[in-house]
Amino acid sequence: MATERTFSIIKPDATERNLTGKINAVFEDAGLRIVGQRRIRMTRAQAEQFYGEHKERPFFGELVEFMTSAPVVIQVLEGENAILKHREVMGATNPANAAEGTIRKLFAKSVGENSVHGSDGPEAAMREIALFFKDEEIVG
Ligand code: FUP
Repeated sequence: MATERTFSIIKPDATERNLTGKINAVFEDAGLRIVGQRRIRMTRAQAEQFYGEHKERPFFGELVEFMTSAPVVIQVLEGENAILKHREVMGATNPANAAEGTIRKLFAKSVGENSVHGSDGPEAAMREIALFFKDEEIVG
């Protein structure tokens, strides 16, 4: 198994409820190291670009509104099999389907306001990290 990096977002519904530390504890307990982290207010242009693959979906407008509604914490997580491990601790997109103990089961409010984002594969991870981080901001 190889050491991987993945891109993570702690979303507005979670930052608003002061859940950043609790969510980071889940990541660290799972063996994911936070090697880059920044709190930002995402711009509309950033959100539209980030979720570009969903632009024809009916929820796209709401998704962009939500992601720009309050600060988010963007992160690079590193570890063995980090992409899959991160997806596992996040849980299913819809909290109603998320397994017990996952972040979305514990904290998500709805399928839209679902507390966290994680890259769904190696290509997405590379693309998403490059959108938000310079190489020198990632210290492994
Ligand atoms: P995930 O990879 O788990 O973040 O899920 P998707 O890429 O399928 O969806 C990205 C985001 O779109 C979700 F986090 C929330 C939003 N979404 C909705 O608002 N409604 C839906 O039915 C599906 C996704």
